[in-house]
Amino acid sequence: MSDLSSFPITQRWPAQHPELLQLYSLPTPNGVKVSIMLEELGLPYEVHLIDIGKNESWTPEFLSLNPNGKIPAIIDPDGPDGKPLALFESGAILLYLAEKTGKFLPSDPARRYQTIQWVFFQMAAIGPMFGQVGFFHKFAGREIEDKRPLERYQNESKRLLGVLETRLEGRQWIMDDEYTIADIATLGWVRNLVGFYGAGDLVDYASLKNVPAWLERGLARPAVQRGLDIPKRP
Ligand SMILES: N[C@@H](CCC(=O)N[C@@H](CS)C(=O)NCC(=O)O)C(=O)O
Repeated sequence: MSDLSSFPITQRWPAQHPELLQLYSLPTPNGVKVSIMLEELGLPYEVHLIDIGKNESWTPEFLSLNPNGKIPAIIDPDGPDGKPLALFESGAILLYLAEKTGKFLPSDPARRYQTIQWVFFQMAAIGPMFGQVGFFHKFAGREIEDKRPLERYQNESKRLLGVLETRLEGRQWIMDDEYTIADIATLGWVRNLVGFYGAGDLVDYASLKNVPAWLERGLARPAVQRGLDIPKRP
């Protein structure tokens, strides 16, 4: 029987099934990367809703798991050497799950690194830039009169979409015919930019061909649809 009682987060969010992987998340573009991955893998897991709107990710219990105060985070009771492993940062979690299961990460060394490269591209560029567009276009930053910050992130996001558009030319997925953690990392962000953030016009999404087709292919996957809604918001 797994014992996760040494993880303080379990005091506030108790594990009903400590033998299962524990996911602490909310269906945001970063959160859904992990729920989509777990759904794609068919791994059993227990999910805990962390309400970032109520600052729950800044509670001492959550910070004990992720000192950076952000979802998603996991505890895998069956980590390396059979010992529990706690992890934060969605890119690291995707890599860990891919290596643990041998899925969604090519085994060929060159293709493996290329996949990781595109995951880093999402983590370092797509996520932070699209997130800033969200802030300055949809959330509190809308009120700021000086539009230069919005323009800066808007232009950069448009440019990044262009990089993705070029990469997807003649390809089904970011890594050709292989659906990988690079797609899983990126789909939710593009969907959010043109959906929830309502920034499609700002980044001239209508002028793209490959990215919308790729997004549609991704959203047609049942595991993606399920993962986008896990955990259910209250
Ligand atoms: N680089 C991190 C970013 C995580 C992140 O920014 N999470 C957001 C939700 S999408 C969050 O928890 N925000 C809560 C807050 O900052 O208060 C990752 O990919 O895991």
